[in-house]
Amino acid sequence: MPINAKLIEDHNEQQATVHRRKLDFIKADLADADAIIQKLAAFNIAIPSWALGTGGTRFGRFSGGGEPRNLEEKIEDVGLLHALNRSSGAISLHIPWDIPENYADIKSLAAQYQLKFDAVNSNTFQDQPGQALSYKFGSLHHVDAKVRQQAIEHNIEVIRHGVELGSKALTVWLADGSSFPGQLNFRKAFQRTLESLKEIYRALPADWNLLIEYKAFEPSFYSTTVGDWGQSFTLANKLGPQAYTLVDLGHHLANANIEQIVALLLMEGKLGGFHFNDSKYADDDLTAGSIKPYQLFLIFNELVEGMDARGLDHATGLGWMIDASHNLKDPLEDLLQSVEAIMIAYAQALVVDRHALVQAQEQNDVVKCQEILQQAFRTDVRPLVAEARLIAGGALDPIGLFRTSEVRKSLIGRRGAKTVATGL
Ligand code: LRH
Ligand code: MN
Repeated sequence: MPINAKLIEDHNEQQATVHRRKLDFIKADLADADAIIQKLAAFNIAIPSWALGTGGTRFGRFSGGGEPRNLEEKIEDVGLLHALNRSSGAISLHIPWDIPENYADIKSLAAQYQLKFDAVNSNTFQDQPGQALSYKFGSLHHVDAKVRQQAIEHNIEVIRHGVELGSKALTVWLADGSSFPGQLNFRKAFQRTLESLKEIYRALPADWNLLIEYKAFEPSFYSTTVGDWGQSFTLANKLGPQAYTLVDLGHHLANANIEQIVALLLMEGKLGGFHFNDSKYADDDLTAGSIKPYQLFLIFNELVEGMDARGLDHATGLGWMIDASHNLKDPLEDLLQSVEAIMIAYAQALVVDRHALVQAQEQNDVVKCQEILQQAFRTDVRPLVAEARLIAGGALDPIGLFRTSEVRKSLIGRRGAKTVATGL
Protein backbone atom coordinates (compact mmCIF):
# COMPACT_ATOMS: atom_id res chain seq x y z
CA MET A 1 0.00 0.00 0.00
CA PRO A 2 1.76 3.16 -1.21
CA ILE A 3 0.08 5.24 1.53
CA ASN A 4 0.96 4.61 5.22
CA ALA A 5 0.25 6.29 8.58
CA LYS A 6 3.68 7.97 8.71
CA LEU A 7 3.17 9.57 5.28
CA ILE A 8 -0.24 10.87 6.36
CA GLU A 9 1.17 12.21 9.65
CA ASP A 10 4.00 14.11 7.94
CA HIS A 11 1.57 15.47 5.36
CA ASN A 12 -0.85 16.67 8.06
CA GLU A 13 1.97 18.30 10.03
CA GLN A 14 2.92 20.35 6.97
CA GLN A 15 -0.71 21.46 6.54
CA ALA A 16 -1.55 21.91 10.24
CA THR A 17 -1.03 25.68 10.65
CA VAL A 18 -3.11 26.68 7.63
CA HIS A 19 -5.80 24.13 8.52
CA ARG A 20 -6.01 25.29 12.13
CA ARG A 21 -6.38 28.94 11.09
CA LYS A 22 -9.18 28.14 8.65
CA LEU A 23 -10.92 25.85 11.14
CA ASP A 24 -10.82 28.45 13.92
CA PHE A 25 -12.32 30.97 11.47
CA ILE A 26 -15.40 28.88 10.70
CA LYS A 27 -15.76 27.56 14.26
CA ALA A 28 -16.03 31.18 15.48
CA ASP A 29 -19.40 31.47 13.69
CA LEU A 30 -20.79 28.00 14.50
CA ALA A 31 -22.24 27.04 17.90
CA ASP A 32 -22.24 23.28 17.15
CA ALA A 33 -19.03 22.87 15.11
CA ASP A 34 -17.80 19.85 17.11
CA ALA A 35 -21.12 18.04 16.74
CA ILE A 36 -21.01 18.67 12.99
CA ILE A 37 -17.43 17.39 12.76
CA GLN A 38 -18.44 14.22 14.64
CA LYS A 39 -21.30 13.63 12.19
CA LEU A 40 -18.94 14.11 9.24
CA ALA A 41 -16.37 11.74 10.75
CA ALA A 42 -19.06 9.04 11.09
CA PHE A 43 -20.26 9.43 7.48
CA ASN A 44 -19.02 6.91 4.91
CA ILE A 45 -19.76 6.54 1.19
CA ALA A 46 -19.45 3.19 -0.57
CA ILE A 47 -17.21 2.98 -3.62
CA PRO A 48 -18.44 1.02 -6.68
CA SER A 49 -16.12 -1.80 -7.70
CA TRP A 50 -16.84 -1.00 -11.35
CA ALA A 51 -15.50 2.55 -11.16
CA LEU A 52 -11.87 1.91 -10.16
CA GLY A 53 -10.68 1.76 -13.76
CA THR A 54 -11.04 4.09 -16.69
CA GLY A 55 -14.58 4.22 -18.09
CA GLY A 56 -15.43 4.87 -21.69
CA THR A 57 -18.16 5.45 -24.18
CA ARG A 58 -19.06 3.65 -27.39
CA PHE A 59 -16.75 6.11 -29.08
CA GLY A 60 -13.68 5.18 -27.13
CA ARG A 61 -11.85 4.41 -23.92
CA PHE A 62 -8.45 5.84 -22.95
CA SER A 63 -6.95 3.67 -20.19
CA GLY A 64 -4.58 5.41 -17.78
CA GLY A 65 -2.67 2.34 -16.56
CA GLY A 66 -2.14 0.80 -13.14
CA GLU A 67 -5.81 -0.19 -13.05
CA PRO A 68 -6.95 -3.07 -10.81
CA ARG A 69 -6.82 -6.39 -12.68
CA ASN A 70 -8.91 -8.36 -10.17
CA LEU A 71 -11.14 -8.06 -7.10
CA GLU A 72 -8.16 -8.12 -4.73
CA GLU A 73 -6.61 -5.05 -6.41
CA LYS A 74 -10.02 -3.30 -6.46
CA ILE A 75 -10.25 -3.80 -2.68
CA GLU A 76 -6.68 -2.49 -2.34
CA ASP A 77 -7.64 0.66 -4.29
CA VAL A 78 -10.73 1.31 -2.15
CA GLY A 79 -8.51 0.68 0.89
CA LEU A 80 -6.18 3.39 -0.40
CA LEU A 81 -9.05 5.86 -0.84
CA HIS A 82 -10.26 5.08 2.68
CA ALA A 83 -6.75 5.53 4.13
CA LEU A 84 -6.63 9.00 2.55
CA ASN A 85 -10.14 10.30 3.40
CA ARG A 86 -11.49 7.90 6.06
CA SER A 87 -14.92 8.31 4.40
CA SER A 88 -14.82 5.44 1.87
CA GLY A 89 -15.14 2.50 4.23
CA ALA A 90 -17.20 0.21 1.99
CA ILE A 91 -17.13 -1.35 -1.50
CA SER A 92 -20.20 -2.20 -3.58
CA LEU A 93 -19.68 -5.25 -5.82
CA HIS A 94 -21.27 -5.99 -9.19
CA ILE A 95 -21.99 -9.62 -10.05
CA PRO A 96 -20.70 -11.30 -12.24
CA TRP A 97 -17.98 -8.66 -12.77
CA ASP A 98 -16.65 -9.29 -9.20
CA ILE A 99 -17.39 -12.89 -8.16
CA PRO A 100 -15.04 -13.71 -5.22
CA GLU A 101 -12.99 -16.88 -5.76
CA ASN A 102 -12.57 -17.34 -1.98
CA TYR A 103 -14.97 -15.52 0.36
CA ALA A 104 -12.77 -15.89 3.46
CA ASP A 105 -9.69 -14.45 1.69
CA ILE A 106 -11.67 -11.56 0.23
CA LYS A 107 -13.30 -10.78 3.60
CA SER A 108 -9.97 -10.81 5.47
CA LEU A 109 -8.37 -8.65 2.76
CA ALA A 110 -11.22 -6.13 3.08
CA ALA A 111 -10.90 -6.23 6.89
CA GLN A 112 -7.20 -5.35 6.57
CA TYR A 113 -8.30 -2.09 4.91
CA GLN A 114 -11.22 -1.64 7.36
CA LEU A 115 -13.69 -2.04 4.51
CA LYS A 116 -17.22 -3.43 4.62
CA PHE A 117 -19.24 -4.83 1.71
CA ASP A 118 -22.14 -2.52 0.84
CA ALA A 119 -25.05 -3.43 -1.47
CA VAL A 120 -24.36 -6.09 -4.11
CA ASN A 121 -25.58 -5.35 -7.65
CA SER A 122 -27.15 -7.87 -10.03
CA ASN A 123 -26.66 -7.71 -13.79
CA THR A 124 -29.40 -8.79 -16.17
CA PHE A 125 -28.54 -6.05 -18.67
CA GLN A 126 -25.76 -8.05 -20.39
CA ASP A 127 -25.55 -11.59 -21.73
CA GLN A 128 -22.71 -13.54 -20.11
CA PRO A 129 -20.64 -16.16 -22.01
CA GLY A 130 -22.48 -19.48 -21.98
CA GLN A 131 -25.75 -17.91 -20.81
CA ALA A 132 -28.72 -20.01 -21.97
CA LEU A 133 -31.25 -17.26 -22.74
CA SER A 134 -30.63 -13.67 -23.91
CA TYR A 135 -31.69 -10.48 -22.16
CA LYS A 136 -31.92 -8.63 -25.49
CA PHE A 137 -35.63 -8.02 -24.93
CA GLY A 138 -35.38 -7.59 -21.18
CA SER A 139 -35.08 -9.76 -18.11
CA LEU A 140 -37.65 -9.58 -15.28
CA HIS A 141 -40.30 -8.16 -17.65
CA HIS A 142 -39.52 -10.57 -20.54
CA VAL A 143 -42.48 -12.13 -22.37
CA ASP A 144 -40.81 -15.57 -21.96
CA ALA A 145 -41.22 -16.97 -18.42
CA LYS A 146 -37.99 -18.98 -18.88
CA VAL A 147 -35.98 -15.77 -19.39
CA ARG A 148 -37.66 -14.22 -16.32
CA GLN A 149 -36.82 -17.35 -14.29
CA GLN A 150 -33.18 -17.16 -15.43
CA ALA A 151 -33.00 -13.53 -14.27
CA ILE A 152 -34.71 -14.34 -10.96
CA GLU A 153 -32.21 -17.13 -10.27
CA HIS A 154 -29.31 -14.78 -11.07
CA ASN A 155 -30.59 -12.25 -8.50
CA ILE A 156 -30.97 -15.01 -5.89
CA GLU A 157 -27.40 -16.14 -6.64
CA VAL A 158 -26.22 -12.53 -6.14
CA ILE A 159 -27.93 -12.51 -2.73
CA ARG A 160 -26.03 -15.70 -1.87
CA HIS A 161 -22.68 -14.03 -2.74
CA GLY A 162 -23.70 -11.01 -0.65
CA VAL A 163 -24.63 -13.10 2.38
CA GLU A 164 -21.17 -14.74 2.29
CA LEU A 165 -19.53 -11.28 2.27
CA GLY A 166 -21.71 -9.70 4.98
CA SER A 167 -23.58 -7.36 2.62
CA LYS A 168 -27.11 -6.32 3.66
CA ALA A 169 -28.73 -5.16 0.43
CA LEU A 170 -29.36 -6.14 -3.19
CA THR A 171 -29.55 -3.38 -5.79
CA VAL A 172 -31.61 -4.21 -8.86
CA TRP A 173 -31.27 -1.93 -11.87
CA LEU A 174 -33.15 -3.14 -14.96
CA ALA A 175 -32.36 -2.01 -18.50
CA ASP A 176 -35.75 -3.56 -19.38
CA GLY A 177 -37.84 -1.31 -21.65
CA SER A 178 -38.60 -0.64 -25.30
CA SER A 179 -37.18 1.52 -28.05
CA PHE A 180 -40.21 1.79 -30.32
CA PRO A 181 -43.92 2.55 -29.72
CA GLY A 182 -45.96 -0.63 -29.80
CA GLN A 183 -43.01 -2.88 -28.94
CA LEU A 184 -44.18 -3.39 -25.35
CA ASN A 185 -47.42 -3.86 -23.41
CA PHE A 186 -46.58 -1.49 -20.51
CA ARG A 187 -49.14 -3.08 -18.14
CA LYS A 188 -47.96 -6.65 -18.69
CA ALA A 189 -44.29 -5.60 -18.53
CA PHE A 190 -44.85 -3.90 -15.16
CA GLN A 191 -46.87 -6.83 -13.77
CA ARG A 192 -44.24 -9.38 -14.92
CA THR A 193 -41.52 -7.24 -13.30
CA LEU A 194 -43.52 -7.14 -10.06
CA GLU A 195 -44.15 -10.92 -10.07
CA SER A 196 -40.45 -11.56 -10.77
CA LEU A 197 -39.36 -9.16 -8.00
CA LYS A 198 -41.73 -10.93 -5.59
CA GLU A 199 -39.74 -14.16 -6.07
CA ILE A 200 -36.48 -12.30 -5.47
CA TYR A 201 -38.01 -10.55 -2.42
CA ARG A 202 -38.99 -13.97 -0.99
CA ALA A 203 -35.30 -14.99 -1.15
CA LEU A 204 -34.13 -11.96 0.87
CA PRO A 205 -32.70 -12.70 4.33
CA ALA A 206 -34.80 -11.01 7.07
CA ASP A 207 -32.20 -8.29 7.70
CA TRP A 208 -31.66 -7.40 4.02
CA ASN A 209 -33.08 -4.59 1.85
CA LEU A 210 -34.01 -4.71 -1.81
CA LEU A 211 -33.08 -1.42 -3.53
CA ILE A 212 -34.97 -0.77 -6.77
CA GLU A 213 -33.00 1.63 -8.97
CA TYR A 214 -35.04 3.54 -11.58
CA LYS A 215 -33.73 5.18 -14.75
CA ALA A 216 -35.52 7.33 -17.36
CA PHE A 217 -33.77 5.96 -20.45
CA GLU A 218 -30.66 4.17 -21.91
CA PRO A 219 -30.21 1.56 -23.11
CA SER A 220 -33.98 1.65 -23.87
CA PHE A 221 -34.89 4.79 -25.78
CA TYR A 222 -38.72 4.83 -25.83
CA SER A 223 -39.78 3.40 -22.43
CA THR A 224 -38.05 1.97 -19.37
CA THR A 225 -40.17 -0.38 -17.28
CA VAL A 226 -38.77 1.01 -14.00
CA GLY A 227 -38.30 4.49 -15.45
CA ASP A 228 -38.97 6.91 -12.62
CA TRP A 229 -39.42 7.27 -8.88
CA GLY A 230 -43.17 6.63 -9.14
CA GLN A 231 -42.73 3.20 -10.73
CA SER A 232 -39.95 2.23 -8.31
CA PHE A 233 -42.04 3.53 -5.36
CA THR A 234 -45.10 1.56 -6.52
CA LEU A 235 -43.05 -1.65 -6.79
CA ALA A 236 -41.45 -1.08 -3.35
CA ASN A 237 -44.86 -0.54 -1.76
CA LYS A 238 -46.36 -3.64 -3.42
CA LEU A 239 -43.34 -5.82 -2.45
CA GLY A 240 -43.16 -5.07 1.27
CA PRO A 241 -41.22 -3.43 4.13
CA GLN A 242 -37.77 -4.57 2.95
CA ALA A 243 -38.14 -2.97 -0.49
CA TYR A 244 -37.01 0.60 -1.17
CA THR A 245 -36.22 2.94 -4.04
CA LEU A 246 -32.65 3.83 -5.01
CA VAL A 247 -31.99 7.31 -6.42
CA ASP A 248 -29.18 7.53 -8.99
CA LEU A 249 -28.78 11.28 -9.59
CA GLY A 250 -28.10 10.75 -13.31
CA HIS A 251 -31.27 8.76 -13.94
CA HIS A 252 -33.74 11.65 -14.21
CA LEU A 253 -35.12 13.60 -17.13
CA ALA A 254 -33.70 17.09 -17.55
CA ASN A 255 -34.62 19.61 -14.82
CA ALA A 256 -36.30 17.01 -12.62
CA ASN A 257 -36.59 18.32 -9.04
CA ILE A 258 -34.60 15.50 -7.43
CA GLU A 259 -34.56 17.12 -3.96
CA GLN A 260 -38.38 17.12 -3.95
CA ILE A 261 -38.45 13.42 -5.00
CA VAL A 262 -36.01 12.69 -2.16
CA ALA A 263 -38.15 14.59 0.39
CA LEU A 264 -41.28 12.65 -0.58
CA LEU A 265 -39.66 9.19 -0.71
CA LEU A 266 -38.04 9.85 2.68
CA MET A 267 -41.39 11.04 4.12
CA GLU A 268 -42.98 7.79 2.91
CA GLY A 269 -40.17 5.70 4.42
CA LYS A 270 -39.31 4.26 1.00
CA LEU A 271 -35.99 5.95 0.27
CA GLY A 272 -33.33 3.22 0.42
CA GLY A 273 -30.19 4.86 -0.91
CA PHE A 274 -28.25 6.80 -3.49
CA HIS A 275 -25.90 6.48 -6.42
CA PHE A 276 -24.14 9.83 -6.36
CA ASN A 277 -22.70 11.39 -9.52
CA ASP A 278 -23.39 14.46 -11.63
CA SER A 279 -24.52 15.14 -15.16
CA LYS A 280 -25.16 17.95 -17.66
CA TYR A 281 -27.27 16.10 -20.20
CA ALA A 282 -28.06 12.41 -19.49
CA ASP A 283 -26.61 9.58 -17.37
CA ASP A 284 -23.16 11.10 -17.77
CA ASP A 285 -21.84 9.58 -14.53
CA LEU A 286 -19.55 12.58 -13.91
CA THR A 287 -17.86 13.54 -10.63
CA ALA A 288 -20.40 14.31 -7.89
CA GLY A 289 -20.85 18.06 -7.44
CA SER A 290 -18.87 18.89 -10.59
CA ILE A 291 -21.80 20.28 -12.64
CA LYS A 292 -24.68 21.05 -10.20
CA PRO A 293 -23.16 21.48 -6.69
CA TYR A 294 -26.18 23.56 -5.56
CA GLN A 295 -28.53 20.65 -6.44
CA LEU A 296 -26.35 18.27 -4.41
CA PHE A 297 -26.58 20.70 -1.47
CA LEU A 298 -30.38 20.99 -1.86
CA ILE A 299 -30.66 17.18 -1.86
CA PHE A 300 -28.66 16.96 1.40
CA ASN A 301 -30.72 19.81 2.82
CA GLU A 302 -33.85 17.66 2.31
CA LEU A 303 -32.02 14.58 3.62
CA VAL A 304 -30.96 16.24 6.89
CA GLU A 305 -34.44 17.75 7.38
CA GLY A 306 -36.26 14.52 6.47
CA MET A 307 -33.94 12.10 8.33
CA ASP A 308 -34.14 14.24 11.50
CA ALA A 309 -37.95 14.31 11.14
CA ARG A 310 -37.91 10.47 11.09
CA GLY A 311 -35.19 10.15 13.76
CA LEU A 312 -32.93 8.34 11.27
CA ASP A 313 -29.17 8.14 11.96
CA HIS A 314 -27.45 10.03 9.16
CA ALA A 315 -24.53 7.61 8.80
CA THR A 316 -26.50 4.33 8.75
CA GLY A 317 -30.08 5.34 7.87
CA LEU A 318 -29.66 5.09 4.09
CA GLY A 319 -27.35 3.47 1.51
CA TRP A 320 -24.70 6.02 0.49
CA MET A 321 -22.89 5.00 -2.71
CA ILE A 322 -21.13 6.60 -5.65
CA ASP A 323 -21.84 5.43 -9.20
CA ALA A 324 -19.56 7.23 -11.62
CA SER A 325 -17.44 6.52 -14.68
CA HIS A 326 -14.12 8.16 -15.35
CA ASN A 327 -13.33 8.81 -19.02
CA LEU A 328 -10.72 11.56 -18.58
CA LYS A 329 -9.58 11.73 -14.94
CA ASP A 330 -7.48 9.36 -12.84
CA PRO A 331 -10.22 7.10 -11.40
CA LEU A 332 -8.91 7.37 -7.83
CA GLU A 333 -8.55 11.17 -7.95
CA ASP A 334 -12.08 11.37 -9.42
CA LEU A 335 -13.48 9.26 -6.59
CA LEU A 336 -11.62 11.37 -3.99
CA GLN A 337 -13.23 14.47 -5.55
CA SER A 338 -16.69 12.86 -5.49
CA VAL A 339 -16.41 11.87 -1.82
CA GLU A 340 -15.19 15.38 -0.96
CA ALA A 341 -18.09 17.01 -2.84
CA ILE A 342 -20.62 14.78 -1.06
CA MET A 343 -19.06 15.51 2.34
CA ILE A 344 -19.12 19.27 1.58
CA ALA A 345 -22.83 19.14 0.56
CA TYR A 346 -23.64 17.22 3.76
CA ALA A 347 -21.66 19.71 5.88
CA GLN A 348 -23.40 22.68 4.21
CA ALA A 349 -26.76 21.05 5.00
CA LEU A 350 -25.67 20.64 8.63
CA VAL A 351 -24.91 24.38 8.98
CA VAL A 352 -28.36 25.46 7.70
CA ASP A 353 -30.13 27.46 10.44
CA ARG A 354 -33.15 25.11 10.50
CA HIS A 355 -35.05 27.00 13.21
CA ALA A 356 -34.86 30.28 11.28
CA LEU A 357 -35.77 28.48 8.04
CA VAL A 358 -38.93 26.98 9.50
CA GLN A 359 -39.93 30.39 10.85
CA ALA A 360 -39.33 32.11 7.50
CA GLN A 361 -41.27 29.35 5.68
CA GLU A 362 -44.20 29.71 8.08
CA GLN A 363 -44.19 33.47 7.35
CA ASN A 364 -43.86 32.99 3.55
CA ASP A 365 -40.75 35.16 3.75
CA VAL A 366 -39.40 33.90 0.44
CA VAL A 367 -36.34 36.16 0.43
CA LYS A 368 -35.38 35.12 3.97
CA CYS A 369 -35.77 31.41 3.10
CA GLN A 370 -33.35 31.76 0.18
CA GLU A 371 -30.91 33.86 2.22
CA ILE A 372 -30.81 31.18 4.94
CA LEU A 373 -30.14 28.37 2.46
CA GLN A 374 -27.54 30.29 0.46
CA GLN A 375 -25.80 31.43 3.63
CA ALA A 376 -25.09 27.75 4.28
CA PHE A 377 -24.24 26.98 0.64
CA ARG A 378 -21.84 29.94 0.53
CA THR A 379 -20.14 28.93 3.80
CA ASP A 380 -16.70 27.38 3.19
CA VAL A 381 -17.18 24.20 5.20
CA ARG A 382 -14.06 22.50 3.85
CA PRO A 383 -12.13 23.00 7.15
CA LEU A 384 -14.89 21.06 8.97
CA VAL A 385 -14.65 18.21 6.45
CA ALA A 386 -10.83 18.25 6.69
CA GLU A 387 -10.95 18.21 10.51
CA ALA A 388 -13.31 15.22 10.38
CA ARG A 389 -10.74 13.43 8.22
CA LEU A 390 -7.93 14.45 10.58
CA ILE A 391 -9.63 13.10 13.71
CA ALA A 392 -10.46 9.88 11.82
CA GLY A 393 -6.79 9.41 10.88
CA GLY A 394 -6.96 10.61 7.28
CA ALA A 395 -5.09 13.20 5.22
CA LEU A 396 -5.94 16.90 5.32
CA ASP A 397 -5.49 17.05 1.53
CA PRO A 398 -6.16 13.57 0.06
CA ILE A 399 -5.58 14.44 -3.59
CA GLY A 400 -2.47 16.45 -2.67
CA LEU A 401 -0.98 13.47 -0.84
CA PHE A 402 -2.11 11.04 -3.58
CA ARG A 403 -0.07 13.13 -6.04
CA THR A 404 3.00 13.91 -3.91
CA SER A 405 3.22 10.20 -3.06
CA GLU A 406 3.08 9.35 -6.81
CA VAL A 407 0.54 6.59 -6.08
CA ARG A 408 -0.47 6.20 -9.75
CA LYS A 409 3.21 5.85 -10.77
CA SER A 410 3.73 3.03 -8.24
CA LEU A 411 0.48 1.31 -9.32
CA ILE A 412 1.60 1.44 -12.96
CA GLY A 413 4.98 0.11 -11.82
CA ARG A 414 3.32 -2.88 -10.16
CA ARG A 415 0.38 -3.50 -12.48
CA GLY A 416 1.51 -2.22 -15.86
CA ALA A 417 0.59 0.70 -18.08
CA LYS A 418 -2.12 -0.98 -20.11
CA THR A 419 -4.20 -2.86 -17.55
CA VAL A 420 -7.97 -2.56 -18.02
CA ALA A 421 -10.32 -3.15 -15.06
CA THR A 422 -13.50 -5.19 -15.45
CA GLY A 423 -16.71 -3.16 -15.33
CA LEU A 424 -18.34 -0.61 -17.55
C1 LRH B 1 -27.15 2.00 -14.66
C2 LRH B 1 -26.30 2.04 -13.40
C3 LRH B 1 -26.58 0.95 -12.42
C4 LRH B 1 -25.41 0.01 -12.50
C5 LRH B 1 -24.70 0.45 -13.68
C6 LRH B 1 -23.25 0.19 -13.60
O1 LRH B 1 -26.96 3.15 -15.41
O2 LRH B 1 -26.43 3.29 -12.82
O3 LRH B 1 -26.53 1.41 -11.11
O4 LRH B 1 -25.71 -1.27 -12.41
O5 LRH B 1 -24.98 1.84 -13.80
MN1 MN C 1 -26.48 3.57 -10.68
